[in-house]
Amino acid sequence: MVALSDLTPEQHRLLSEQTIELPSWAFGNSGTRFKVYGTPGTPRDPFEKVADAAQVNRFTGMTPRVSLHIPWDETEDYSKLRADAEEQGISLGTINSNVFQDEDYKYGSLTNSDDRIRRKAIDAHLHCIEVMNQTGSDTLKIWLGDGTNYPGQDSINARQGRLAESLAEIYAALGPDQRLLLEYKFFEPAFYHTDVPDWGTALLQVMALGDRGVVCLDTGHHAPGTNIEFIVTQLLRAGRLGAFDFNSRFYADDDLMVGAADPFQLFRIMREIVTYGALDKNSGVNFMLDQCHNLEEKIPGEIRSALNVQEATAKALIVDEEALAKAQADHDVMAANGIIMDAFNTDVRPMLAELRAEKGIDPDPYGAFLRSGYLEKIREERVGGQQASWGA
Ligand code: PSV
Ligand code: MN
Ligand code: MN
Repeated sequence: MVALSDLTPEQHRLLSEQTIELPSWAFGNSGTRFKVYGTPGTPRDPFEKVADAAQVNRFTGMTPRVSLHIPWDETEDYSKLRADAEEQGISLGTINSNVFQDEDYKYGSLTNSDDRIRRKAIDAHLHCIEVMNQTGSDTLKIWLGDGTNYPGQDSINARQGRLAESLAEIYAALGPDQRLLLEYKFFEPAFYHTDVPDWGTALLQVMALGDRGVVCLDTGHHAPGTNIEFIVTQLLRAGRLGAFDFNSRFYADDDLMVGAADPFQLFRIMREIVTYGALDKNSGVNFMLDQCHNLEEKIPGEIRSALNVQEATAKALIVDEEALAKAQADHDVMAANGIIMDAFNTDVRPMLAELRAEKGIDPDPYGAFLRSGYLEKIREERVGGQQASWGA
Protein backbone atom coordinates (compact mmCIF):
# COMPACT_ATOMS: atom_id res chain seq x y z
CA MET A 1 0.00 0.00 0.00
CA VAL A 2 1.02 3.58 -0.48
CA ALA A 3 -0.18 6.80 1.17
CA LEU A 4 -0.52 10.33 -0.15
CA SER A 5 2.31 11.39 2.14
CA ASP A 6 4.65 8.97 0.29
CA LEU A 7 4.35 11.05 -2.89
CA THR A 8 6.70 13.86 -3.81
CA PRO A 9 4.98 17.27 -4.09
CA GLU A 10 5.30 17.00 -7.88
CA GLN A 11 3.69 13.54 -8.01
CA HIS A 12 0.95 14.79 -5.72
CA ARG A 13 0.30 17.79 -7.98
CA LEU A 14 0.21 15.71 -11.16
CA LEU A 15 -2.26 13.24 -9.69
CA SER A 16 -4.40 15.94 -8.21
CA GLU A 17 -4.55 17.95 -11.45
CA GLN A 18 -5.18 15.03 -13.80
CA THR A 19 -8.34 15.39 -15.90
CA ILE A 20 -10.22 13.11 -18.26
CA GLU A 21 -12.65 14.22 -20.97
CA LEU A 22 -15.93 12.33 -21.32
CA PRO A 23 -17.72 11.50 -24.59
CA SER A 24 -21.33 12.74 -24.78
CA TRP A 25 -22.27 9.59 -26.69
CA ALA A 26 -21.34 7.36 -23.75
CA PHE A 27 -24.48 8.62 -22.02
CA GLY A 28 -26.80 7.57 -24.85
CA ASN A 29 -28.06 4.07 -25.59
CA SER A 30 -25.81 1.94 -27.72
CA GLY A 31 -25.49 -1.65 -28.75
CA THR A 32 -24.28 -3.89 -31.50
CA ARG A 33 -25.72 -4.33 -34.97
CA PHE A 34 -27.91 -7.01 -33.39
CA LYS A 35 -29.70 -5.00 -30.72
CA VAL A 36 -29.70 -1.74 -28.80
CA TYR A 37 -30.96 -2.20 -25.26
CA GLY A 38 -32.42 0.98 -23.82
CA THR A 39 -31.53 2.15 -20.32
CA PRO A 40 -34.30 3.96 -18.44
CA GLY A 41 -33.24 7.55 -17.80
CA THR A 42 -31.11 7.89 -20.93
CA PRO A 43 -30.64 11.52 -22.07
CA ARG A 44 -32.98 12.76 -24.79
CA ASP A 45 -30.83 15.65 -25.98
CA PRO A 46 -27.32 17.13 -25.61
CA PHE A 47 -28.42 19.17 -22.59
CA GLU A 48 -29.26 16.02 -20.67
CA LYS A 49 -26.00 14.38 -21.77
CA VAL A 50 -24.11 17.39 -20.43
CA ALA A 51 -26.05 17.13 -17.16
CA ASP A 52 -25.03 13.46 -16.82
CA ALA A 53 -21.41 14.25 -17.62
CA ALA A 54 -21.48 16.90 -14.89
CA GLN A 55 -22.52 14.20 -12.41
CA VAL A 56 -19.42 12.17 -13.24
CA ASN A 57 -17.30 15.24 -12.58
CA ARG A 58 -19.14 16.00 -9.37
CA PHE A 59 -18.33 12.60 -7.92
CA THR A 60 -14.87 11.91 -9.40
CA GLY A 61 -13.56 15.50 -9.30
CA MET A 62 -11.56 14.79 -12.45
CA THR A 63 -13.79 14.93 -15.58
CA PRO A 64 -14.42 18.64 -16.20
CA ARG A 65 -14.94 18.43 -20.00
CA VAL A 66 -17.36 16.67 -22.33
CA SER A 67 -16.75 16.01 -26.06
CA LEU A 68 -19.60 16.56 -28.49
CA HIS A 69 -20.30 14.59 -31.67
CA ILE A 70 -21.88 16.56 -34.52
CA PRO A 71 -24.62 16.00 -35.72
CA TRP A 72 -25.49 13.61 -32.86
CA ASP A 73 -25.39 16.59 -30.50
CA GLU A 74 -26.64 19.21 -32.93
CA THR A 75 -28.62 21.97 -31.23
CA GLU A 76 -30.02 25.36 -32.16
CA ASP A 77 -28.36 27.03 -29.22
CA TYR A 78 -24.72 26.20 -28.55
CA SER A 79 -24.27 29.23 -26.32
CA LYS A 80 -26.99 27.90 -24.06
CA LEU A 81 -25.38 24.45 -24.05
CA ARG A 82 -22.08 26.05 -23.15
CA ALA A 83 -23.63 28.19 -20.41
CA ASP A 84 -25.50 25.18 -19.03
CA ALA A 85 -22.30 23.15 -18.91
CA GLU A 86 -20.40 25.95 -17.21
CA GLU A 87 -23.15 26.40 -14.67
CA GLN A 88 -22.73 22.75 -13.77
CA GLY A 89 -18.97 23.08 -13.42
CA ILE A 90 -17.83 21.57 -16.72
CA SER A 91 -16.91 22.82 -20.19
CA LEU A 92 -17.53 21.64 -23.74
CA GLY A 93 -14.38 19.98 -25.07
CA THR A 94 -13.43 18.39 -28.36
CA ILE A 95 -15.82 18.54 -31.30
CA ASN A 96 -16.06 15.25 -33.23
CA SER A 97 -17.15 15.35 -36.84
CA ASN A 98 -19.37 12.65 -38.30
CA VAL A 99 -19.10 11.90 -42.00
CA PHE A 100 -19.81 8.20 -41.71
CA GLN A 101 -23.57 7.93 -41.43
CA ASP A 102 -24.93 9.55 -44.57
CA GLU A 103 -25.93 7.63 -47.74
CA ASP A 104 -23.66 9.95 -49.73
CA TYR A 105 -20.59 8.65 -47.90
CA LYS A 106 -21.01 5.07 -49.07
CA TYR A 107 -17.77 5.24 -51.10
CA GLY A 108 -15.95 7.73 -48.91
CA SER A 109 -16.18 11.22 -47.48
CA LEU A 110 -12.99 13.33 -47.50
CA THR A 111 -11.45 10.82 -49.93
CA ASN A 112 -14.41 10.50 -52.30
CA SER A 113 -13.64 10.91 -56.01
CA ASP A 114 -17.02 12.63 -56.48
CA ASP A 115 -16.34 16.35 -55.97
CA ARG A 116 -19.86 17.04 -54.77
CA ILE A 117 -19.62 14.49 -51.98
CA ARG A 118 -16.12 15.53 -50.99
CA ARG A 119 -17.35 19.14 -50.84
CA LYS A 120 -20.23 18.06 -48.60
CA ALA A 121 -17.82 16.25 -46.27
CA ILE A 122 -15.47 19.26 -46.09
CA ASP A 123 -18.45 21.54 -45.41
CA ALA A 124 -19.56 19.26 -42.56
CA HIS A 125 -16.16 19.95 -40.98
CA LEU A 126 -16.42 23.68 -41.59
CA HIS A 127 -19.73 23.52 -39.76
CA CYS A 128 -17.96 21.76 -36.87
CA ILE A 129 -15.48 24.64 -36.74
CA GLU A 130 -18.39 27.09 -36.47
CA VAL A 131 -19.70 24.98 -33.60
CA MET A 132 -16.27 25.11 -31.98
CA ASN A 133 -16.30 28.88 -32.19
CA GLN A 134 -19.55 28.94 -30.26
CA THR A 135 -18.69 26.27 -27.71
CA GLY A 136 -15.18 27.55 -27.07
CA SER A 137 -13.69 24.20 -28.12
CA ASP A 138 -10.10 24.12 -29.26
CA THR A 139 -9.95 20.73 -30.95
CA LEU A 140 -11.62 19.30 -34.05
CA LYS A 141 -11.42 15.53 -34.01
CA ILE A 142 -11.73 13.65 -37.26
CA TRP A 143 -12.32 9.96 -37.64
CA LEU A 144 -13.26 8.64 -41.06
CA GLY A 145 -14.88 5.36 -41.99
CA ASP A 146 -13.35 5.80 -45.46
CA GLY A 147 -11.76 2.86 -47.22
CA THR A 148 -12.53 0.07 -49.68
CA ASN A 149 -13.71 -3.50 -49.35
CA TYR A 150 -12.04 -5.02 -52.40
CA PRO A 151 -8.66 -4.72 -54.12
CA GLY A 152 -9.08 -2.62 -57.23
CA GLN A 153 -12.19 -0.84 -55.93
CA ASP A 154 -10.37 2.51 -55.95
CA SER A 155 -6.84 3.88 -56.10
CA ILE A 156 -5.24 3.92 -52.65
CA ASN A 157 -2.81 6.58 -53.84
CA ALA A 158 -5.48 8.88 -55.30
CA ARG A 159 -7.49 8.59 -52.10
CA GLN A 160 -4.46 9.62 -49.99
CA GLY A 161 -4.08 12.66 -52.24
CA ARG A 162 -7.71 13.67 -51.92
CA LEU A 163 -7.54 13.15 -48.17
CA ALA A 164 -4.53 15.47 -47.92
CA GLU A 165 -6.28 18.15 -49.96
CA SER A 166 -9.49 17.93 -47.93
CA LEU A 167 -7.64 18.05 -44.61
CA ALA A 168 -5.63 21.07 -45.78
CA GLU A 169 -8.81 22.98 -46.54
CA ILE A 170 -10.29 22.12 -43.14
CA TYR A 171 -7.05 22.98 -41.35
CA ALA A 172 -6.93 26.37 -43.06
CA ALA A 173 -10.35 27.20 -41.61
CA LEU A 174 -9.23 26.61 -38.00
CA GLY A 175 -8.45 29.53 -35.73
CA PRO A 176 -4.88 30.05 -34.47
CA ASP A 177 -5.76 28.45 -31.12
CA GLN A 178 -7.57 25.48 -32.62
CA ARG A 179 -6.05 22.17 -33.62
CA LEU A 180 -6.92 19.27 -35.89
CA LEU A 181 -6.85 15.85 -34.25
CA LEU A 182 -6.79 12.94 -36.69
CA GLU A 183 -7.79 9.50 -35.42
CA TYR A 184 -6.73 6.23 -37.03
CA LYS A 185 -8.34 2.81 -36.99
CA PHE A 186 -7.03 -0.34 -38.63
CA PHE A 187 -10.33 -1.63 -40.01
CA GLU A 188 -14.12 -1.32 -39.84
CA PRO A 189 -16.29 -0.30 -41.56
CA ALA A 190 -13.88 -0.80 -44.47
CA PHE A 191 -12.47 -4.32 -44.66
CA TYR A 192 -9.82 -4.29 -47.38
CA HIS A 193 -8.06 -0.98 -46.87
CA THR A 194 -8.82 1.97 -44.60
CA ASP A 195 -7.64 5.43 -45.61
CA VAL A 196 -6.30 6.31 -42.14
CA PRO A 197 -5.49 2.86 -40.74
CA ASP A 198 -2.48 3.50 -38.53
CA TRP A 199 -0.39 6.02 -36.62
CA GLY A 200 2.11 6.30 -39.48
CA THR A 201 -0.54 7.47 -41.94
CA ALA A 202 -2.16 9.78 -39.41
CA LEU A 203 1.22 11.26 -38.50
CA LEU A 204 2.24 11.87 -42.13
CA GLN A 205 -1.10 13.47 -42.91
CA VAL A 206 -1.05 15.84 -39.91
CA MET A 207 2.63 16.72 -40.35
CA ALA A 208 1.81 17.93 -43.84
CA LEU A 209 -0.78 20.30 -42.36
CA GLY A 210 1.31 22.22 -39.82
CA ASP A 211 2.10 22.43 -36.12
CA ARG A 212 -1.50 22.24 -35.02
CA GLY A 213 -2.12 18.86 -36.61
CA VAL A 214 -2.02 16.07 -34.04
CA VAL A 215 -2.90 12.37 -33.76
CA CYS A 216 -5.56 10.69 -31.64
CA LEU A 217 -4.75 7.23 -30.32
CA ASP A 218 -7.88 5.17 -29.70
CA THR A 219 -6.78 2.14 -27.71
CA GLY A 220 -9.38 -0.09 -29.43
CA HIS A 221 -8.10 0.66 -32.93
CA HIS A 222 -5.14 -1.69 -33.14
CA ALA A 223 -4.57 -5.28 -34.16
CA PRO A 224 -4.43 -7.72 -31.24
CA GLY A 225 -0.98 -7.89 -29.71
CA THR A 226 0.06 -4.40 -30.86
CA ASN A 227 2.45 -2.72 -28.42
CA ILE A 228 0.40 0.46 -27.95
CA GLU A 229 2.76 2.04 -25.44
CA PHE A 230 5.48 1.96 -28.09
CA ILE A 231 3.24 4.00 -30.40
CA VAL A 232 2.53 6.39 -27.52
CA THR A 233 6.24 7.07 -27.18
CA GLN A 234 6.76 7.49 -30.92
CA LEU A 235 3.96 10.06 -31.13
CA LEU A 236 5.24 11.88 -28.04
CA ARG A 237 8.73 12.02 -29.52
CA ALA A 238 7.28 13.50 -32.71
CA GLY A 239 5.38 16.06 -30.60
CA ARG A 240 2.12 14.89 -32.18
CA LEU A 241 0.25 12.89 -29.55
CA GLY A 242 -2.83 15.08 -29.25
CA ALA A 243 -5.19 12.82 -27.35
CA PHE A 244 -6.28 9.36 -26.34
CA ASP A 245 -9.64 7.79 -26.93
CA PHE A 246 -9.49 5.34 -24.03
CA ASN A 247 -11.56 2.17 -23.97
CA SER A 248 -11.04 -1.59 -23.66
CA ARG A 249 -11.19 -4.31 -26.24
CA PHE A 250 -11.12 -8.07 -26.11
CA TYR A 251 -11.58 -8.62 -29.85
CA ALA A 252 -11.89 -5.55 -32.11
CA ASP A 253 -13.35 -2.09 -31.49
CA ASP A 254 -15.28 -3.23 -28.42
CA ASP A 255 -15.51 0.22 -26.73
CA LEU A 256 -15.76 -1.36 -23.26
CA MET A 257 -14.80 0.45 -20.05
CA VAL A 258 -11.12 1.39 -20.08
CA GLY A 259 -9.06 -0.75 -17.73
CA ALA A 260 -11.68 -3.50 -17.75
CA ALA A 261 -10.02 -5.83 -20.23
CA ASP A 262 -6.35 -5.15 -19.65
CA PRO A 263 -5.45 -2.89 -16.71
CA PHE A 264 -1.79 -3.80 -17.20
CA GLN A 265 -1.82 -2.33 -20.71
CA LEU A 266 -3.40 0.85 -19.38
CA PHE A 267 -0.68 1.03 -16.72
CA ARG A 268 2.03 0.53 -19.36
CA ILE A 269 0.55 3.34 -21.47
CA MET A 270 0.37 5.69 -18.48
CA ARG A 271 3.92 4.74 -17.57
CA GLU A 272 5.16 6.02 -20.95
CA ILE A 273 3.15 9.20 -20.40
CA VAL A 274 4.61 9.72 -16.94
CA THR A 275 8.21 9.03 -17.91
CA TYR A 276 7.94 11.37 -20.89
CA GLY A 277 6.56 14.15 -18.68
CA ALA A 278 3.30 14.24 -20.65
CA LEU A 279 0.94 13.97 -17.69
CA ASP A 280 1.14 17.67 -16.94
CA LYS A 281 -1.99 19.54 -17.99
CA ASN A 282 0.07 21.74 -20.29
CA SER A 283 1.59 18.81 -22.21
CA GLY A 284 -1.00 19.04 -24.99
CA VAL A 285 -2.15 15.45 -24.50
CA ASN A 286 -5.88 15.23 -23.82
CA PHE A 287 -7.00 12.09 -21.98
CA MET A 288 -10.44 11.27 -23.33
CA LEU A 289 -12.77 8.30 -23.13
CA ASP A 290 -14.48 6.85 -26.20
CA GLN A 291 -16.80 4.21 -24.87
CA CYS A 292 -20.28 2.80 -25.22
CA HIS A 293 -22.17 1.25 -22.36
CA ASN A 294 -24.36 -1.42 -23.88
CA LEU A 295 -25.31 -3.40 -20.79
CA GLU A 296 -24.19 -1.36 -17.81
CA GLU A 297 -25.63 1.92 -16.53
CA LYS A 298 -23.93 4.78 -18.32
CA ILE A 299 -23.01 7.23 -15.54
CA PRO A 300 -21.62 4.50 -13.25
CA GLY A 301 -19.76 3.13 -16.30
CA GLU A 302 -18.11 6.50 -16.87
CA ILE A 303 -17.27 6.87 -13.17
CA ARG A 304 -15.64 3.44 -13.09
CA SER A 305 -13.66 4.27 -16.25
CA ALA A 306 -12.34 7.58 -14.90
CA LEU A 307 -11.28 5.84 -11.69
CA ASN A 308 -9.55 3.09 -13.67
CA VAL A 309 -7.46 5.68 -15.52
CA GLN A 310 -6.69 7.44 -12.24
CA GLU A 311 -5.55 4.17 -10.62
CA ALA A 312 -3.32 3.29 -13.57
CA THR A 313 -1.83 6.78 -13.43
CA ALA A 314 -1.14 6.55 -9.71
CA LYS A 315 0.62 3.20 -10.21
CA ALA A 316 2.67 4.66 -13.05
CA LEU A 317 3.73 7.53 -10.79
CA ILE A 318 4.85 5.48 -7.77
CA VAL A 319 7.51 3.43 -9.56
CA ASP A 320 10.78 3.53 -7.62
CA GLU A 321 12.62 5.59 -10.26
CA GLU A 322 16.01 5.49 -8.58
CA ALA A 323 16.01 1.72 -8.16
CA LEU A 324 14.71 1.29 -11.71
CA ALA A 325 17.42 3.53 -13.17
CA LYS A 326 20.08 1.50 -11.35
CA ALA A 327 18.62 -1.85 -12.42
CA GLN A 328 18.47 -0.63 -16.02
CA ALA A 329 22.03 0.65 -15.92
CA ASP A 330 23.17 -2.71 -14.46
CA HIS A 331 21.20 -4.57 -17.16
CA ASP A 332 19.49 -6.36 -14.31
CA VAL A 333 16.46 -7.54 -16.24
CA MET A 334 14.77 -9.32 -13.33
CA ALA A 335 15.19 -6.42 -10.91
CA ALA A 336 13.96 -3.84 -13.44
CA ASN A 337 10.87 -5.84 -14.30
CA GLY A 338 10.27 -6.57 -10.59
CA ILE A 339 10.25 -2.82 -9.80
CA ILE A 340 7.64 -2.15 -12.48
CA MET A 341 5.50 -5.06 -11.31
CA ASP A 342 5.74 -3.90 -7.67
CA ALA A 343 4.20 -0.58 -8.68
CA PHE A 344 1.53 -2.25 -10.78
CA ASN A 345 0.60 -4.60 -7.95
CA THR A 346 0.37 -1.84 -5.32
CA ASP A 347 -3.10 -1.04 -4.06
CA VAL A 348 -3.42 2.70 -4.73
CA ARG A 349 -7.13 2.93 -3.93
CA PRO A 350 -6.73 4.09 -0.30
CA MET A 351 -4.31 6.80 -1.47
CA LEU A 352 -6.80 8.00 -4.09
CA ALA A 353 -9.53 8.04 -1.43
CA GLU A 354 -7.23 10.34 0.59
CA LEU A 355 -6.76 12.54 -2.49
CA ARG A 356 -10.53 12.89 -2.86
CA ALA A 357 -11.00 13.72 0.79
CA GLU A 358 -8.39 16.42 0.33
CA LYS A 359 -10.46 17.83 -2.59
CA GLY A 360 -13.59 17.77 -0.46
CA ILE A 361 -15.36 15.03 -2.42
CA ASP A 362 -16.61 11.65 -1.23
CA PRO A 363 -13.71 9.15 -1.09
CA ASP A 364 -16.00 6.58 -2.77
CA PRO A 365 -17.32 8.27 -5.97
CA TYR A 366 -19.12 5.19 -7.26
CA GLY A 367 -21.00 4.51 -4.02
CA ALA A 368 -21.69 8.20 -3.44
CA PHE A 369 -23.25 8.55 -6.88
CA LEU A 370 -25.48 5.50 -6.39
CA ARG A 371 -26.58 6.90 -3.03
CA SER A 372 -27.29 10.35 -4.50
CA GLY A 373 -30.66 9.35 -5.98
CA TYR A 374 -29.78 10.84 -9.41
CA LEU A 375 -30.40 7.58 -11.28
CA GLU A 376 -33.85 7.21 -9.75
CA LYS A 377 -34.62 10.83 -10.61
CA ILE A 378 -33.68 10.57 -14.31
CA ARG A 379 -35.43 7.21 -14.67
CA GLU A 380 -38.60 8.89 -13.59
CA GLU A 381 -38.18 12.14 -15.48
CA ARG A 382 -36.82 11.04 -18.85
CA VAL A 383 -38.83 8.87 -21.16
CA GLY A 384 -37.66 7.79 -24.64
CA GLY A 385 -33.91 8.37 -24.33
CA GLN A 386 -31.61 8.75 -27.30
CA GLN A 387 -29.55 6.19 -29.08
CA ALA A 388 -25.88 7.10 -28.90
CA SER A 389 -24.11 5.84 -31.89
CA TRP A 390 -23.97 3.85 -35.03
CA GLY A 391 -23.48 0.50 -33.29
CA ALA A 392 -26.96 -0.77 -34.06
C1 PSV B 1 -14.69 5.09 -34.43
O1 PSV B 1 -14.66 3.73 -34.15
C2 PSV B 1 -14.61 5.92 -33.15
O2 PSV B 1 -13.58 5.42 -32.34
C3 PSV B 1 -14.44 7.39 -33.45
O3 PSV B 1 -13.76 8.04 -32.40
C4 PSV B 1 -15.87 7.84 -33.50
O4 PSV B 1 -16.01 9.22 -33.37
C5 PSV B 1 -16.46 7.06 -32.36
O5 PSV B 1 -15.80 5.80 -32.43
C6 PSV B 1 -17.92 6.88 -32.48
O6 PSV B 1 -18.42 6.06 -31.46
MN1 MN C 1 -12.44 6.77 -31.07
MN1 MN D 1 -13.65 3.29 -32.22
